[in-house]
Amino acid sequence: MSSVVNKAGETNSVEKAFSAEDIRKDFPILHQQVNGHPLVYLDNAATTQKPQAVIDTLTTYYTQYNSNVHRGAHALSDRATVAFENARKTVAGFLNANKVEEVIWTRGTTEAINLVAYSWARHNLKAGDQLLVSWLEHHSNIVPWQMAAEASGAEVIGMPVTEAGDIDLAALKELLNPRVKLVALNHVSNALGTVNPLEDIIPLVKAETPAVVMVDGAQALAHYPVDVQKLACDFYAFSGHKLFGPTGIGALWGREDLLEAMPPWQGGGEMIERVSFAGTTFNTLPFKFEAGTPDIAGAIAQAAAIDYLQALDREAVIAHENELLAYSLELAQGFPRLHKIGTAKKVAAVFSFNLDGAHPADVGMLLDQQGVAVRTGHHCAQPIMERFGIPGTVRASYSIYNTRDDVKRLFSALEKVQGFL
Ligand code: 7TS
Repeated sequence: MSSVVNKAGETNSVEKAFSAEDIRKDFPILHQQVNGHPLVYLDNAATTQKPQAVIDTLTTYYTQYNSNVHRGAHALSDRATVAFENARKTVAGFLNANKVEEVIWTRGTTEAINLVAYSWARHNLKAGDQLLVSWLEHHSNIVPWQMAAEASGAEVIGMPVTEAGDIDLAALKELLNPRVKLVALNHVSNALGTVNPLEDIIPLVKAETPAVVMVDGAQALAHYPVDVQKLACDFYAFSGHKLFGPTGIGALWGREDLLEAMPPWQGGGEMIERVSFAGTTFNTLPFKFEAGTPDIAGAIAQAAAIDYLQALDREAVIAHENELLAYSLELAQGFPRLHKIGTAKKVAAVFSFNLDGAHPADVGMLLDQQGVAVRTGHHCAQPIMERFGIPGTVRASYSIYNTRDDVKRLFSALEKVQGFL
């Protein structure tokens, strides 16, 4: 637990300075009854809720300056363009990108990874190359690589995971060789919450291979500050909706030299410099990868979401979420039928489990009837379910606005579930 020393010289825990109760007030959706009970929202890994500041930003955009960007023909368009490009700067600063042009707007993580798998992979891979993809991945960081491998004759190889749910570093070392051209892995696993030690893995990969490293950051940014330069990865993808922003927006950060060398992947407006039937030339970064009218409102509101998160004490956020996990483990001790799935060295705000003799979907339905929202199933991460020999899990995933009371509600609801089943 972190601590701070106040002016009187007393040491206080950061958790006292951080108030999830106060944060809850900023999220209107949380204050409702579901199935006759006050809502306990524990499905944050699927999508986070939105603070009023983000909702207001969307409303202001649509009520005051909705307009297309980069046309420069009138005042509203100028205002929208400035806000849209400022939002890109916010993302660049948030990730500590070297240059703002390294941030490409996408619809989310899935589209960001597909961009790399199409544009980078299809032009850099050849038969015999190897792609290492961890067993912990969401399908969106597996399937695009399988498609790229199919198109090029390269081979996708799974990076093994230990019984605890960590990437097996010894096994990974064995797999590293000069034929490995890409390593794809997440920062935080959505299914188990494992936090991958990128600061160890990336130097290891770089020392033994010429591979570029694609990091799926979908589950990391709402919990941990990320510095892409320090990580020394090559690509980092995220979804705005898991980061207190709207759906339909996200971004790819990529190293400038790699992005410069990559061809466009979708053709259309915005991404061109000049079009003629004699031949077309393409726009510069980042527009080269942004064909068509972007999600202008989404980008601007995403920046508002990042500003909201940045205004919080990030260390206190981590301490708070760790506390919720520790409390979950403590309460789980009273449930002999409950098995936590994944006991990795470092786990983010995910509590994935099964109850002996109960199907995860039934548990989820009975929790929902008591106002507790969790996700059940394979979480679009079937390989890791296969690794553990289970069809799925019940997953409670926590965020800044969850409280100890929410965790208590989850476990008292689980007690009833056990009684039913
Ligand atoms: N990568 C990870 C690690 C994810 O958790 C998700 C979504 C994605 C990629 C895809 O993100 P999208 O915004 O492009 O769809 N994960 C989940 C989940 O765990 N439950 O619902 C969606």
